[in-house]
Parts: sequence; C-alpha cells; structure tokens
Amino acid sequence: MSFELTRAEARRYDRDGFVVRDAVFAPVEIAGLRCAAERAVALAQKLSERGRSYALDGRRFVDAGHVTVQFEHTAASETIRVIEPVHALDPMLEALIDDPRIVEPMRDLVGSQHVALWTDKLNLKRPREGSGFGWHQDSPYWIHDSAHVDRLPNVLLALDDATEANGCLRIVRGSHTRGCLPGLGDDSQLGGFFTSPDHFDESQQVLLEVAAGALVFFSPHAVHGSKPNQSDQARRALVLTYQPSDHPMLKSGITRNVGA
Ligand SMILES: O=C(O)CCC(=O)C(=O)O
Repeated sequence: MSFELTRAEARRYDRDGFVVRDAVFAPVEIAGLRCAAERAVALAQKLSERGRSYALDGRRFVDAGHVTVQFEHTAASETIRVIEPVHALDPMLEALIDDPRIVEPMRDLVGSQHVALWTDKLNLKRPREGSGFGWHQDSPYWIHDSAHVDRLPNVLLALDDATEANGCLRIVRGSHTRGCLPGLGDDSQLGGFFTSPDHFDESQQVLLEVAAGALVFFSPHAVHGSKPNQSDQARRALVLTYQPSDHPMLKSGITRNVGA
C-alpha cells in the first residue's frame, strides 16, 4: 500500500499550505500513543526537576539535556504545555518517526527520497488549562539553524478529537507563499517570532477540527496558531518535522535519518 501524496493533495498543499488526511491511525493505535505521551510527560516532569529553568516573557521553560519543557503560563504552574523533542522519552514515539504513513508523504513534501527528523513536539493543551499559541510561522524560529528552512514540513498527529472549544490548530490558508514574514514589533522577548497581523489575512484562517488519528501536513511558512482549551476535553497532539537526510536535528545536533 502506498501512502504517497496524491496529485490532488500535493496541489492543495501548494495552494493552501496544508493538507489533511483523516483516520490514518486506528483508535487502538491512538490509545497506545496517548499512553506513550503520558509516560513521556511523567518522565519530562522528573527530568525538569534537575534541568535549567528560565523565563521568557514571564513564561517558564526548563532545559533538561536536549529536551525543552514548557510549562503553562499561570504563575507557578507545574502543568507541562510542550515537550520538544519528545521522541527519545518513549519507544513508541521513537518508532513513529519511521512510520510509512508519515514518512511517505513527507518524502514528497521534503522533495527527497531520503529524509531525517528535524524536530518533534508533544503539545498537551490540558482541559480548561491549556493555553493558546499566537499566530506564527515556524520558519523564523529555524532560519538560524537550518540552511534549508523551506524544506522543513510539519505533520500534526491528533491524539484527541480537536474542536474549536478545545483549541484546535488553525492555519491561515495561503499564508505560506512569501517566505519568512515580519514579526511583531513590540519589545517583548518572543514578539519577533509572532507574525505581524499586517502581513497575513486572518479571515483566511481554517479551523482544523479533526478527529483523533488524523494527520495535518503543513508548511514551515504557514501562519498558524490556536486558542486556549476552554473545554473539559484534552487536546493533545504530536508535531513532527522532517528534512533532507544526513542533517542534524535542531536541538541535539544528532542526525536521525528515517529507517536508521
Ligand atoms: O498545537 C497547537 O495548537 C499549535 C502548535 C504550534 O503552533 C506549534 O507547535 O508550532
């Protein structure tokens, strides 16, 4: 069975900056991956006790080895929001990197038969607590560490049903066509990474209300973000990013070729 992108999917990705595939992972696989994600959270909690803690714009981050753990934004919160990279914290997450359902479309999007992992994240959005992500592109975060920032496509795997209420991913259709866009001109530490609203059309946003098991492939230049989780349902997701083979990963500097 082939999982390569169809021509119609490739055209949609080129036009919109993203493409969705529903029901790629079966419910039983998603149940296993949710358990793997929670094991990774427990491990990250332990690692972060011994890590280097710092704040950016009042938000707490901890670096533990190559892993960065972000905490929720309310004062002294112990709730983890994002773990990056996460794959080394559980064998099931490590195995996902080589899954053909992810890798075959990625070969098309990277434009190379041989691909490697660039980075991967677990975004947690706990019920009533999970914060949103301001409008941003990923490319400005990566431009100083990668010589091929146009070839770093993302794929989000939904671990829970994603709805407007629990803060589904939103992508601005067609916002990926003009490379890195200017950031906010405020004097915050992270403001430069949030895309200036003068440079994209927010009315073109698409709410990706996908069921658990869906994949959303999106461009590193696509402006995207999400609202806080205001529901009683979790909205967990894994986001993996690929690149041409034989290049090191973002944080560890180790090369993780697919199939290696
Ligand atoms: O998980 C989300 O809602 C947004 C994720 C995101 O923007 C990112 O990981 O860059």
